[in-house]
Amino acid sequence: MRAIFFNSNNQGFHNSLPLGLLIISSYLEEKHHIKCEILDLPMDNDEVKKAIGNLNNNNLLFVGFSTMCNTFPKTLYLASQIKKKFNNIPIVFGGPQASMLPRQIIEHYNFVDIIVVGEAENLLDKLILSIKASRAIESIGLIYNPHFGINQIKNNNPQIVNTADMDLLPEINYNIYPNINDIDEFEIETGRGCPYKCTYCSATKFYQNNYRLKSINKLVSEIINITKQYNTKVFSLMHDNFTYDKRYIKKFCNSLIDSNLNIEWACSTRADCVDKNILELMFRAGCKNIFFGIESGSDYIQKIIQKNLVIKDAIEMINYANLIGIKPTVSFIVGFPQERSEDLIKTINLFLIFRSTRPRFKGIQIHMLSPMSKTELTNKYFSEIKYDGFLSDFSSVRNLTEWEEKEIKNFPEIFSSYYYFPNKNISRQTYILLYWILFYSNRFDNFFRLYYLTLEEGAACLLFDWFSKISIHIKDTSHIKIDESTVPLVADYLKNFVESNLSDNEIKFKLLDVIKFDLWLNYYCRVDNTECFLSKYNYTAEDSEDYLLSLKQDEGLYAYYFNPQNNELKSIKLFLTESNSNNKKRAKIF
Ligand code: B12
Ligand code: SF4
Repeated sequence: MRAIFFNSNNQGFHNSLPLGLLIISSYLEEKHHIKCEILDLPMDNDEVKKAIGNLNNNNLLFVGFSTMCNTFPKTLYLASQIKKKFNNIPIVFGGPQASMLPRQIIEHYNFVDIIVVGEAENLLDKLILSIKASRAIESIGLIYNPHFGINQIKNNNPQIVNTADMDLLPEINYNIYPNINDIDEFEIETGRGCPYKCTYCSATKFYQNNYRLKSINKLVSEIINITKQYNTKVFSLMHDNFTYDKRYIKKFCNSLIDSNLNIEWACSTRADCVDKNILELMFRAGCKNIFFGIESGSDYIQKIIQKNLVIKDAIEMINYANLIGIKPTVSFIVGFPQERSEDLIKTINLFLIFRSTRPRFKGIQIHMLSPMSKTELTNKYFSEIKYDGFLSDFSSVRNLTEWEEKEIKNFPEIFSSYYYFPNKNISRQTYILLYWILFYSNRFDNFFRLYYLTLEEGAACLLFDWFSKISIHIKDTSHIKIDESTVPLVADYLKNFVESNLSDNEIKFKLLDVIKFDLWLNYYCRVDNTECFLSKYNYTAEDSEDYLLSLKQDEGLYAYYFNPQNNELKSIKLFLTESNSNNKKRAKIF
């Protein structure tokens, strides 16, 4: 017997392990002797045709799909095409998106035979039994299409099923994942659920606030095994809120230190679930990166969305982590329906503070809020949500087909993440412009730093005012997209902003030059090696002159950079001289 699973990710996420599918496949292989295959989700119609052409239905028990909001239209399309070709093969959905709206999905999409709601481990035996018998077994969590050999959907009130003990979960056989050798940072599940109740969060619904961790022995022994088997020392410890239980974290860190494994690891947590001592201990135990969801820089919004971070305390912890050598990744969200101009300005301000901080953070993310299915926020504002075709990164699938767009428009409940919450204080155009500019701000890092250090507190306000002003005239936002090709357009908007808003000529010309320089850095890195963009970009004062020397430059261009030791802005004039052996022009300090 065989089963095929399609991941909810596309090829862009090859470096990320589909832990859910791996855990299910490992269990099915071991306990049910079902050979499992995990495939990438095709991203366009040609890829769908190819995937179906390659599909072999010999001994195929079912085709399973892991579902996520952003790839859900593509998942449905693929499933429909598989059903067309292999009518008798059951289609099984699971994962975060299908779990939120199982009934609606089954009702609208006849080709979906079964949806496994919530955590699947406890349901796998029943799933296999019922597929084999082609009949439903009365249980919570498995939702059947009436066409799947039964007369009615059995359970009218599905509960999300929890697996009680993390240590009892099936062992993962990572070799099932075809790209296992491409993984640089090995993901390990450390536990599940989060006790907080942020109103926009989908995970809190999925796990129903049931916070769990693997025992320290189990976790450390898994790390040791993976270190040996895959010869890796770099881990990502997956949990939405890894440090919530501080006693656990202390014990875990001490046991890593005692083990002398010398691994590097990253995790996610809230800024109020760490303190300085814990951060220091985590650093000593090998923690190199922490993802902190901050969402808003406004204490008012923090309360409204029930995130309840105290911004000044969050800044202190995040900066402290950075100072001691744990690189933070911080994440912001704009577009809350209750957001006022002053709240958005506070978020932009904090974003700019972090963007200007040295040493640089690992990442500063900005997201446009997406109404995720069945979250408290979406339930409350569902009647107001709108679709305008602008895709935030939460619906980050490009090139929607006609069929996909039609479905999105027809079923807002199922595809709510493609919609947005209108805001009566801030126009949609202003949001789109600001989000887009800040999304690509990593490409204009020197500009944003110089701009923020020059204007300080006034920087965010000026940016917001200008973009609200010009957005009135932008009726068509189709040229504004989260798409690499729009980076030069971001530069044009920034130049326009500087020219119209800064009167001091000296600083104005510097800022315009920095935009040009940043754009040029993008060009250089994109042409030569897109992958290495960030690492190349992260030059330091010590290596920056050498680094800049090795780059190709426009004649007579000034490059600016900050010396982190004294925070002084340095400028050097560069011009093109000769070609090196790779036929690349070199810049020389003038
Ligand atoms: C790791 C992670 C990622 C990784 C890898 C995802 C992956 N391949 O699994 C990366 C970084 C790539 C990622 C990216 C994104 N993510 Co993400 N991610 C997570 C995170 C933190 C953990 C997922 C995980 O590994 N869980 C552990 C495993 C064991 O659980 P699981 O995958 O849910 O699988 C279990 C069940 O769901 C079920 N199951 C899953 N699939 C299937 C299939 C079948 C057939 C069956 C029977 C059962 C089943 O069985 C498993 C065992 O119980 C979750 C948050 C969370 N706690 O769930 C968010 C989460 C899944 N991500 C989310 C989002 C929105 C995104 C992005 C869109 C974010 C963005 N702006 O870019 C992108 C989209 C990527 C893409 N699809 O193209 C949302 C999804 C919400 C939704 N309703 O769909 C979540 C829930 C975060 C949140 N708080 O809202 N993500
Ligand atoms: S703290 Fe994070 S994981 Fe927990 S509910 Fe809030 S957003 Fe979700």
